[in-house]
Amino acid sequence: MTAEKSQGQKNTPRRRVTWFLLGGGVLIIAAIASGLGIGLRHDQNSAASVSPSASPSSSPSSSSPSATSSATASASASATPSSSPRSGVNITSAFALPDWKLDTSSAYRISKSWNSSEPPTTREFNLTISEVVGWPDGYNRTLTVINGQFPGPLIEVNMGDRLIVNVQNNGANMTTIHFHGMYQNKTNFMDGTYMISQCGIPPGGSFTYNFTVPDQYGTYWYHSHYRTQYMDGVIGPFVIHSQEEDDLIGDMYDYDQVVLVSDWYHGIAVGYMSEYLAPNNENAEPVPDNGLINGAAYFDCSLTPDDTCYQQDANRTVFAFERDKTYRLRVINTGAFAEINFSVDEHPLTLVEGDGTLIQPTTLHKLKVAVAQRYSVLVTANVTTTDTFWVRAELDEYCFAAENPILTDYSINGVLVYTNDTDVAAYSNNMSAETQSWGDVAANVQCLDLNNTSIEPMIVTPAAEATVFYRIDSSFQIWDYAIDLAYMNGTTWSPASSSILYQAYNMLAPSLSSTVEDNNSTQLLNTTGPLALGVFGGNQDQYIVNVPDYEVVDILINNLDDGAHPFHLHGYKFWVIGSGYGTFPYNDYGKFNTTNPMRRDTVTVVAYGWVLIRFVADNAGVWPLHCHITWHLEAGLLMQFQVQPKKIAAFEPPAAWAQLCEA
Ligand SMILES: [Cu+2]
Repeated sequence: MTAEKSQGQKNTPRRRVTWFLLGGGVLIIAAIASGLGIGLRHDQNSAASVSPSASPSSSPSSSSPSATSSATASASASATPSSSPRSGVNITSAFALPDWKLDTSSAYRISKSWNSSEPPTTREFNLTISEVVGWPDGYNRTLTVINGQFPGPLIEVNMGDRLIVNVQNNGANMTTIHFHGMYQNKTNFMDGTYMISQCGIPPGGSFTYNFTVPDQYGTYWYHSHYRTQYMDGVIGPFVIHSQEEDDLIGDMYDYDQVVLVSDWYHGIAVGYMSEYLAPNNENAEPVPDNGLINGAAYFDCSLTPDDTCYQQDANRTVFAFERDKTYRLRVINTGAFAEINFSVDEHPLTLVEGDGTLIQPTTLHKLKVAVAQRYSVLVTANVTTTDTFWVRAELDEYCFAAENPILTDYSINGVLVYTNDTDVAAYSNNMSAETQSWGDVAANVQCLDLNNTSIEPMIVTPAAEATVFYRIDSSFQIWDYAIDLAYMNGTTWSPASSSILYQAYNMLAPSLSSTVEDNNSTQLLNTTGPLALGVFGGNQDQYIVNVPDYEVVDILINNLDDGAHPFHLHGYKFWVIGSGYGTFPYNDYGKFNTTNPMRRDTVTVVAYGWVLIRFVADNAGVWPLHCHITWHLEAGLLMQFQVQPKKIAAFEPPAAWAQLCEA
């Protein structure tokens, strides 16, 4: 199914034209390069004069090639390999990276000399969105990228800092940028959700995100929140440092490294939607064609009849580790659908962080990471039998509704090599390992989270007593003659014609007393209580539950579907109070262990199961609760909480924010 779709997409005019131009270039270069005994694309890159160790310049963007910070020297250090050397290891690329490829071996290495205790400062980054042709696994396709490169640049700040992120949209579609997991207290309008917290940034337009991170730290990520766009490449890691975190776990590791894992599709994401939502499709999501580790992976080009796949470009990511040192790997699932089991052959993982919550160290062999979740694990390079190991991102095929004939190996592999002084390529198409996957863990037998009850936050925080309880039933409804959609309490989301927050703000801000009677959206102010249906302006596409005052909110999500759903709540971390299969045990409500439950921002509700989460509604704004599987979100699996609307009236959004909706 997916292979056919890829072929179908190949025939769209843009792809054909793009490929014709690229193919012609490759042929000419091939003629020049023949006899040199080196790969086609390598030579193409040499011709483009791309230095492997420097930050490559990005062709489509006039701004800086990677995230740039004007704040401090340490802020820009992460983008400059030479300023954060890994002692004893000299990493060079055996071949030049293509322009569009971010060299994650340097760009995703976090300096241990980062100063987390310096006074709060302002850090400014430029993100330019554009489209390029790239080949993360050797298969050429159009990517939507940041600063001309994929994956997106690492953004690092300290807790307490102010972030200024200038987004310039040079792409063909709308965009918005969401910083996943940020509380955005008093800055709900900077949350970056298309037609919820803001209107889209149009092609050719720009918008500046400006917010602070006063009270959270750890591993996060940022991504486009416009429709399916992040699947095409608009993603990047976001790390918040803090003195508290350094004090608690900083001594446990020597090096710090971001590891993005994801599924991967060979076609542009939106191209799959019509077939996915077609009548009678039984919620059969498009099955990925591959997966990626830090934006690269192997793919067997002989599996596809398409002539847009180059075997020598199917490169695996290589991690060079210094023997006997301990590495913090910040594993982030930036994918769209597949749950991923992350592991390193013969190396136990010590879990220390999840979704920005520090965890009492616990050892495991395979780490289950649902879409949008993050975990930090410590890995010590102390195996003596060999020096080369597979790093695995195993796609959990249990979650797939079908097979994809070109996805022949669910284990997406990178290579971990112990080295002290050898030149090691950041990416390799011929480096491999002999090691075996951990055999004691049946990785792919269920789509569910790492057991939240086995995770104990390091900083004990008992859950508050709940004051309100909402039951949310999530389901898919399959029709013979209408498109299949996803429902939350009988409503299915699609983007409103204007930003919900913009509408709420305009309604509330001028005069609170005059708005209640005069408009068709009084539900925003008036709906209260469990199961209140706040249908915005009579529009069934917008299911908004109003939480008028400070409350401690319990949300029971019942999953009536045969698929698992990683639900994400914006603006908060919640306690995971309980979860299970079947129907919720109402008789046990009030008996759950609330002494120190896991706190996170994304949790999976299993097929035909339930999850009970609790959050303190102290953060005013309109906050979506949605499944992070892009297919399901686009099918409508999203609802919104409007918290403390009277405080929304006191927001001070910039004029540019309103202008996006008034264009
Ligand atoms: Cu879902």
